[in-house]
Amino acid sequence: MLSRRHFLAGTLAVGAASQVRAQTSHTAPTVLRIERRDIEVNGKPASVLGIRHPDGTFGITTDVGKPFRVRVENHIEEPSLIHWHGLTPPWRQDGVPDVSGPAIPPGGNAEYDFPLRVGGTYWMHSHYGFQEQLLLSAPLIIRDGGEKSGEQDIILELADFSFTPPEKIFADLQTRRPPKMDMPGMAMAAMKSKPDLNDVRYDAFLANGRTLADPEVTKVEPGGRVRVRIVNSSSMSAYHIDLGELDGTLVAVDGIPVLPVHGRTFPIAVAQRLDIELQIPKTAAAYPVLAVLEGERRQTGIVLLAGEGHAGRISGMADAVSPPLTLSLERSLRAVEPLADRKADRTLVINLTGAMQGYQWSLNNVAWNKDVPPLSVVEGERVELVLANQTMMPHPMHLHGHSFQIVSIDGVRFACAVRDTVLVPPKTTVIVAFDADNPGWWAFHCHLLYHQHAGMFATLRYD
Ligand SMILES: [Cu+2]
Repeated sequence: MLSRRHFLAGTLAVGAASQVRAQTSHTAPTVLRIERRDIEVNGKPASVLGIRHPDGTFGITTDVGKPFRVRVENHIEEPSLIHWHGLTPPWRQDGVPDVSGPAIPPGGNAEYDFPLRVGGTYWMHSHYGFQEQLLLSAPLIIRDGGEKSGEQDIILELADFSFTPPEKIFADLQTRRPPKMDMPGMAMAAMKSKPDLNDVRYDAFLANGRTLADPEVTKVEPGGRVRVRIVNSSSMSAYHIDLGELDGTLVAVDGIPVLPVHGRTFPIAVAQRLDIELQIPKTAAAYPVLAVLEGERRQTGIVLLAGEGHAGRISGMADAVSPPLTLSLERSLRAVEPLADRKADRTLVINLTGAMQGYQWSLNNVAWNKDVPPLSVVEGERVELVLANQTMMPHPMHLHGHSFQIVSIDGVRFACAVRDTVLVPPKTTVIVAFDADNPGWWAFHCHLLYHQHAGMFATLRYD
């Protein structure tokens, strides 16, 4: 059971707001409203969800050292709860229904108040039902003063969109039959080494809510420097960021600094973030920043417009089919501040299990339900999670409440990036290490929305 100390440290005031106010009530909280909203995609209207300030703006940009003092109001007809992805709050404020606490009922609200100790590019999204697929998410940026002076900050939030309701998408995935195969086809399938990608056929890919038919155009200074904070809010889709003729420098992954890596293309899995610094040429021109869907030609993106002129038309299709994401960049990443060198006190093997047939997804062959016991660790331990993907699909695995370091890929030890979401490609084993320094009850799951719902979800608990 949880000790009273931990409960008090992590009080989330659903129906007990006065208790929190008594502790910290110097300034009014930032209000965020969960609302239904109408958007237009491919020229057709769609009703989606959103989390916005009362003035209609999205997202939070704040500063390290300030408290995260927020009131979330639920203005939709169903329960909801918002998870602060990548932050390490007291566990009661983590926003996972029935794990951290109850969902917010229609008309209700919840208050959050915890210190922001580190900066970076984070995001917020609903952890309730399929609401994330209905675009109930927004960027959450914590500036840490380390941004270079004069650097322009630009957010690029990626999302996949379907006119089909997510409940129907999920039901269709569960009942989808594998294609009928003759004998040579079956032999081919048995031999194939290509991963299964893109379970869901989306109607559009959005960058800051828009497609390339009418992209967001942001003015930048010719010769200036820009930091693009890329958030992959997609429910199921991974991309290759394509900077075109711009030279980029990757400086952080999942909000956490890495030694700089120069390049023009960078992979981003579901729920990951990339901070990329760009040097804008002195030549006045339109510079697209694109995201190409893995394994396909479909793309989305924004346009950086240096000087006068206009953006011109950008195709929604890349010139060539992009490859599946790999860990080749991941292997080369090095955290600016790695974990202290230390042997693991505890190693937990977590097999990523399941199959497309019947859409069965699980961890260690157990599909999540509320009776599944949590993984158990002890406060103060160095823990290693051995993530062994036994399936033919890539799974972006996310641990709540902690950052972890990638320390091994397919048996080779490294000290790679510190982050909160790691891609585990098919038939690949990745080991991540973290320090058990944030007691509570935490979610750990595949961040592909429909995999998570099928049961690729577990919890981790310690006092
Ligand atoms: Cu998965």
